[in-house]
Amino acid sequence: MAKKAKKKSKKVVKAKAASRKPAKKVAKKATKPAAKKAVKKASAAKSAAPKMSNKPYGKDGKALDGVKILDFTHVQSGPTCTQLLAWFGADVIKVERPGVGDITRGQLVDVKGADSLYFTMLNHNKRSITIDSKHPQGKRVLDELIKHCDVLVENFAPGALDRMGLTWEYIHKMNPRMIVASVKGFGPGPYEDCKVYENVAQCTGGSASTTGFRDGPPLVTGAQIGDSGTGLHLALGIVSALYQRNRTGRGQKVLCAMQDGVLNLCRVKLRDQQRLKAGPLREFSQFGQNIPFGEATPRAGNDSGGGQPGWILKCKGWENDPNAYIYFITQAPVWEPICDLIGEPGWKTDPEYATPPARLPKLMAIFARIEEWTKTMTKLEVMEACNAHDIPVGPILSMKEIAEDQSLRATGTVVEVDHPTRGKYLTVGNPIKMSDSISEVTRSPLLGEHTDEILSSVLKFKASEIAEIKNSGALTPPPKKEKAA
Ligand code: CAO
Repeated sequence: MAKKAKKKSKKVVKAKAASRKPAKKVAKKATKPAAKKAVKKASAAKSAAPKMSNKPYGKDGKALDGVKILDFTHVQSGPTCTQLLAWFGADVIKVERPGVGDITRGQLVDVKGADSLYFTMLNHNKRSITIDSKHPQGKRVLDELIKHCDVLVENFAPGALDRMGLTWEYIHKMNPRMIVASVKGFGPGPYEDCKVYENVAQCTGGSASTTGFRDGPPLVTGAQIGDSGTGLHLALGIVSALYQRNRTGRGQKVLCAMQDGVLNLCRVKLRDQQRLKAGPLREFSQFGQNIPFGEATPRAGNDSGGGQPGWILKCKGWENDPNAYIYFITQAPVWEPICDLIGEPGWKTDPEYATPPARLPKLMAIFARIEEWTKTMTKLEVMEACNAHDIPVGPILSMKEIAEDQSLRATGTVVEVDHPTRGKYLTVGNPIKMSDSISEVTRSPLLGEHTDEILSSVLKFKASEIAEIKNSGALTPPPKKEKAA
């Protein structure tokens, strides 16, 4: 390594010296050798590239095979990230507190004595080891894991990792190639020390203030954009850091703040904030209702976030079924077939309706007319009728309908998994499909299920060392204190 670094610095000096020479001379001298060098470089790159696999697609391992993850995550944001990496083939070793484990194992329990769905659905394809990270022998095992792994992922409260003694400096000294990836609630700034859960992030990242109806309170959304959204962001950061490490040989810190992740998903709302300076937001239905805009992007109700007006409309059965609704978009290019379908062919040419600007002030009345039509059919019948004319619509699918949808089962987006203590359950599989890295979903680990396997086969501790570590109490819950008589 040191020799290589020396050679490199010599080259840099040479290049700098050359740049001081008059441009013409340098160009003349450099043309031929430079061209030769480029050819050499290209052929070197070609020979450095792995030979193309001749195995069938999907049969030559997985994208992240060989990547080892020390998974120090809990609850939802971090586990979402490491579960994705596991689906892409990484060996994810989840470190959990002895006796307790990830707190979600025991939250929202539906089968007594079994890990909750909250836990199982976020921790597939992982191995579990129990370690008391504050015990000296626990620290010894963690040190070995740090040396062994490529990435440490954590989403503890700010400062918790440092309090365990696992500072960036400590980790980096022990394993300079390690990538340390963290989810925190906020980035550096006034709130950096705060603990944060999903809805805190939705509220501080701009989602809640722009969700809900204008005349109602801010709303949080069911999509876990703070937790799962940030986990997704972190996974991309980790994969990018691994890619960069191929070139630099060193690890780096990757930080995703939940506030930042939510804001990234609310990008269009910050767009609208700036558009307010240029006048009212004409695609919002409040514009058509002559309701003045305030200083900030308002809540949009069911208005579409893009330039195409949309709204949620009732369908047949709405009186009894809370999900008998459809999202209807009056996209300009399909305005004519919409008019024909709903029985208003005159609107195609009537100047009051024929153009998008003419329609904007009376959107709610237009949607009321379309709803008269959608109410005559079920949401799926409306979808069929509209799709025949390329009119985009979105039936409101309930979780029951999604769970029963056979096409989602066929693609592995909804998967049935068997679990030794809770039996069969449904989960969401890998939503990212790759043709040469096929994901299989395997059940989540029981607490500490792989402790022995990891100590012996992965970290190669001798039997006597394993006995010493075990006897120290570093891998088991502390004995219960006897009650005073
Ligand atoms: N051995 C010993 N101690 C362990 C341990 C182990 N294996 N695993 C965790 N601990 C300890 C931590 O070191 C910490 O101790 P200190 O407070 O003494 O440093 C303690 O357990 C609690 O950790 P925590 O503060 O992270 O957990 P919490 O339940 O109090 O807070 C949360 C949870 C999510 C609010 C907080 O972790 C957080 O803000 N994380 C970052 C943001 C985030 O990811 N939020 C989304 C969570 S999903 O909704």
